[in-house]
Amino acid sequence: MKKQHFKPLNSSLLYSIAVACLLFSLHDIHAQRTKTNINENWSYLENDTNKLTTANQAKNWTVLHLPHTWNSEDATDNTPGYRRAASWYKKQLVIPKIAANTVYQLYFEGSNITTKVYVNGKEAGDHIGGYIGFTIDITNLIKQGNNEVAVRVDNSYNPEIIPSQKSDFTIYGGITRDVWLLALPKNHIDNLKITTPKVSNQSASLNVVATINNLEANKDVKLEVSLKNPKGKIVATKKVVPNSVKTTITFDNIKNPELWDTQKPNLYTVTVSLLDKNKEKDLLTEKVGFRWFEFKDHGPFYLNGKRLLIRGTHRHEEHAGVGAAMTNKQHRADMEAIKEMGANFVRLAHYPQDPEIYKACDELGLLVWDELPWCRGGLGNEVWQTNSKNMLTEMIAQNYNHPSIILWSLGNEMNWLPDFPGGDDPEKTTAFLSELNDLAHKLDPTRKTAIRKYYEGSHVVDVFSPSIWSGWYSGSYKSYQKALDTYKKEYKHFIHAEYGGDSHVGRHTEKPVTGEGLIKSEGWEEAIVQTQVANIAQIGDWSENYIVDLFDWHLHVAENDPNFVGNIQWAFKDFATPLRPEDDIPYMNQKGLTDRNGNPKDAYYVFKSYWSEKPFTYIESHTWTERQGPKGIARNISVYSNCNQVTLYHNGKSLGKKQRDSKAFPACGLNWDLNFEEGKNTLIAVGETKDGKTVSDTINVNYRFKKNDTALGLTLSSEKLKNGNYLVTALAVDKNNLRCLDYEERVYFQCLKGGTTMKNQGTPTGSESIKMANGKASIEVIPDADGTPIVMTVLNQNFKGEFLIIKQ
Ligand code: GCB
Repeated sequence: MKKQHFKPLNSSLLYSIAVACLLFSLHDIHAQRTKTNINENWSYLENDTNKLTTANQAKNWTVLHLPHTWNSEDATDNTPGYRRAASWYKKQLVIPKIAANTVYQLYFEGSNITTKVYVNGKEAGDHIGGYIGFTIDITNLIKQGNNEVAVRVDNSYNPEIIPSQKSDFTIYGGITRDVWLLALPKNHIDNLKITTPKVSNQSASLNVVATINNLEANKDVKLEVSLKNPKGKIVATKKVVPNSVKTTITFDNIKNPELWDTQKPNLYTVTVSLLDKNKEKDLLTEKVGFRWFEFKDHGPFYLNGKRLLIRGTHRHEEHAGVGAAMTNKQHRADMEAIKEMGANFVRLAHYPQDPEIYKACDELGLLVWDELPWCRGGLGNEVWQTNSKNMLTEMIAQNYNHPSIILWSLGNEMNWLPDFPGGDDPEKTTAFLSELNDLAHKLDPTRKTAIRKYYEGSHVVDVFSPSIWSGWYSGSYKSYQKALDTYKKEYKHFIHAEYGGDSHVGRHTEKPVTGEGLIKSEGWEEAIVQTQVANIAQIGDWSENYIVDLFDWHLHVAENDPNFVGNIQWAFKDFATPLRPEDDIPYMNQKGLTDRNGNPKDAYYVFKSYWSEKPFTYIESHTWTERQGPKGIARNISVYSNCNQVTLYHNGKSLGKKQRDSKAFPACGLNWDLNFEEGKNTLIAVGETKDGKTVSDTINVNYRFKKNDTALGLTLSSEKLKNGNYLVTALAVDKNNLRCLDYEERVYFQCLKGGTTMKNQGTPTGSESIKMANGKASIEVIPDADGTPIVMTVLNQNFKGEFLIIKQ
């Protein structure tokens, strides 16, 4: 929420920091609105003080560019916790001339978690809540020439602001998204709210509500609205006299609209101009998509009158090395990778995300579940309630026009682990949820509301996801169909959000632990106290093979169920969390289909094989190239592919052509038994495409008949990478120097001299502390520029240290 207040600070501002100038001319401002990115060259001070004067006196300001978080590394280093405090940012704005009749604003796309903005030493406004954009009016505080913007951002522990600290993700602090300077004509279009009340294949209607600031209504002032089709041709225009702050313009009969859907995300453009005596005073454009959707009672989901199986995944906003402070290019890359896998839906977990994400979803054709960050923590006090309602209002207001959004989620696991005494009282929680639900419907009657896992609230919202973690937090994945059948009956509008499990890149096993005989196979609800039940999360091997099977099973069930709305896999990319210090990569939730750098794990290809159209074959697995087993024992090899027919070759010999059948498990029947030869084995999978072409995948597997003994030590080796860094690899070996494929203990890397490890990345080659995968672990090392030999070591509790000198 935004508060404007102007309290003078009786201090003089002295800065001796490097600053950049932002220049824009009077002419530009006067003619039209301008929106200037001001990400570059901010000064930064890591100091908790709440006094600008104290901050100004500090000597240790540094220079950086936004977006920025101070938790980019400490969220994933090996020490508990991450910095939860305040920091200061400062920026010099040079405004050569203040234009008359112009409103100046700063627009923050998101700053976590509370923000206070000062301009020229005076408070300009503040904002409570991260993940949501806000503007601060600075018109009355700026002067011609040099201006200074100072921003205090705080991610301290604060139970009065959602999300709860008990959420399974890092609450990154900082100005994590872009910042802009807006110069608007005093009389300007503040925003456009666009709805499409009626849409069919034959015709559509369009409603544009324009809010105008400082409107001086008279007959010379007009609003002109035009609609362009996806090819850029104007298909409708209207000119009206605005007679109040909000003016509604309606187009009733747009013939044969080119619909927005997940295959062809057609976007129209709405342009609204504010004219005074036919002179353009302001102009705003928005994209619009014509589409309609329906969740049938107990039945599937329909988009534009056709059944669409929801094929979804989850996105957390973060990436290796930068945390939440991702560039737009990185944001876009995430969404493109999700689309390329064949998904048609994304749940933005567990908070609203960067504007670039919604833009990408509109353009790429990804349906969106947008979520208020009410994640865990129960019901809070009055301040908490006001904050949460404001955040919902802001989220809906700013994302309203995106055709990709179909669901406003009001929260996730809300009454679990309350932050306030009695905060898990179901009656009170449900009453508050109902308030939020009414508010969401009032603000946006065109979309549906949703929540996940808070069962008492299942009847409040339009669409509900219970918790089904078959094969991970509870039961066997083989009970998935039963879970679906139960909930399809029980909930009128049932969708399944969150399924999956952790997997450690490169960990493979001939017989994944499925828990058969050990766990209660029929359960599927995530147990509240996870330590009291035997589940795969606890007893499993966290291998890639197990997760491949789990997803393969879920998908072959989902794809063959004609009444199922669809499911949303958890989660697309590994992400940081303070709650998992002991994971194979510390502080990482490793349920991603890719690692934290976006490199696909095997499971990614399982999804691709069910969902994507561009032909491919993938042999399981490219990270399983050292294997062992007794002579004469056949191994089953799966090929994940979307081709109808695939042939597998072993050392040049065909093992036969197989037909893909989505009802068959595993790999839709594309699996072959083969007897590995000792030593090198070349496997080639050739898939036939619909147009008679072929696609193929090749791996080389080194197979041995001899089983390794127990590990007796570690070895170290290195290889130079294309980027000039070194990949240093540790192997656990037995007395015969055989790699111990069953060794899974943690090892610790250190670079003693000559370089720096790529640590704190939360990736398989970017953590100094990491568990071995089949007796192997690696870390990337950046060599010092002066060419000093690199000295590396690896050790753990049992092995006292192995050293390696890399001469550059
Ligand atoms: C859940 C939560 C999500 C967690 C996930 C997990 O049910 O909604 O925030 O990260 O499980 O990985 O355990």
